[in-house]
Amino acid sequence: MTEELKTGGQHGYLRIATEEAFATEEQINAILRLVKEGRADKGTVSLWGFYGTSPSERTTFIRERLLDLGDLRLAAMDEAGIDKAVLALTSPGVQSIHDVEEAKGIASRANDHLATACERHPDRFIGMTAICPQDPEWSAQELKRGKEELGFVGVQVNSHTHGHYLDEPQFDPILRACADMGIPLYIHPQGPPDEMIGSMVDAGLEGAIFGFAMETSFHALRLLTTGVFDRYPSLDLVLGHGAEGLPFWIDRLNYMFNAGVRSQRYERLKPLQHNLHHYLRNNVWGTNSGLPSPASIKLMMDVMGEDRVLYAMDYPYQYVPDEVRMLDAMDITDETKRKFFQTNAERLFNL
Ligand code: 1DF
Ligand code: MN
Repeated sequence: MTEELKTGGQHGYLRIATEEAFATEEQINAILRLVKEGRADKGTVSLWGFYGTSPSERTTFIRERLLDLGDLRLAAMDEAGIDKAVLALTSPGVQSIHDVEEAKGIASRANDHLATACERHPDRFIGMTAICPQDPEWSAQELKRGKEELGFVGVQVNSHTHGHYLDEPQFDPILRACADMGIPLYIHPQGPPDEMIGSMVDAGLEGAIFGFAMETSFHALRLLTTGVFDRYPSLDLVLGHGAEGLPFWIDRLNYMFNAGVRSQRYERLKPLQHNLHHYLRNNVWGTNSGLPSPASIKLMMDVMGEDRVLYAMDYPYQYVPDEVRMLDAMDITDETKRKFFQTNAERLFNL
C-alpha cells in the first residue's frame, strides 16, 4: 500500500475533501484566553486546553497545519492525492466566545483570510463561511457576503451554541438564509455543552472519539424531528463522521418517533409530512470523515442513496494518506466511486 497517490484525476475521478479545517491565530488566542480565565465551557476547556497548549507531536502538528493555508497544506494534499479541499474555520469556530462583537469580528476576519487563500489557489481551495450564531441576523448577512462577495459554497456551524440548537426559533434567520440562498449547512461537532457533558470528560470520551457524534447527531435529529425540513424542503444539511451515525440508527429512530407522535407523548413532537428516512434521503448529505472503512460508507450509501455520500479527510486532525488508498480500492463501481470522491461534492456545493 505505498503506491503514489496522484492528483489530476487520471484514475477516473478528482478527489474533493469536504471537511478540512483551518484556524486563525486570533481565534485560537481568544479561545485560549477564555480557557485561562475559567470562562470556557467544559468541552472547549478539554478540546482547546489540549490542542492549544500540549507539546505532544500530534498537537504540534495540528496547530501548525491548522494555521497554514499555503505550502504545507498543498504539499499534504499532493501527497495524499487530494485535488481540492473544502475548508472551514475549525471547531468550535467562534461559538464558545461570550463577547458577541469580538466573536463576529473574528469570524468575519477569518472569512476574509480564507477568501484570500482561495483566490490565491482557486483550483485547490474552496471556502465555507464562518458565522456567529450568537447573532443570527448578523450571521444571515455574513452568509450573504460569504456567498456573493467571497465565493464561498456553504457554511459550517459547530453544533450547539452555548447549549442552544438551530431548531430554536431565534436561529430561524440562519436556516432561512441557507434555504433561500441555497447554502449547504454543514453541522460539524464540538464538545457537548455543559448541560450534556456529564461524566464524559472524566471518562475521556467527550471529544472526537464519541461525545462529538452523540451531541451532533442529537442536534441533527432535533432538526429532523421538529419539522425543519417540512418548513424548508430545499435545505441541505451536511453531516460528517458517517452522518454522525444516523444511517445506522434510522429504523429505530423512525419507529420510536412515530410511536411517540401517535401516542402524543411529547408536546414538541408533532406529525411530520414524511418518515425520517425521507429526510435522510432528500435533505441530508453525509461525509465519511473519520470513517475510512468501506462497511460504514456502504451502509451510508444503502440508507441515504449513493448520490448523497461524500469523501472527507478531516485534515489535519486525521491525515492518513493510506486511508485514501483504502478508499480507492473499495469494491464499488467506478461510477459510484466517482460520485463519492468528486461529483456529489460538485453537485452539493455547486462547484
Ligand atoms: C478533532 C476531530 C478535533 C475533529 C476537531 O476540531 C475536529 C479531534 C477541533 O481529534 O479532537 O474537527 N473531527 O472532525 O473529527
Ligand atoms: Mn472535523
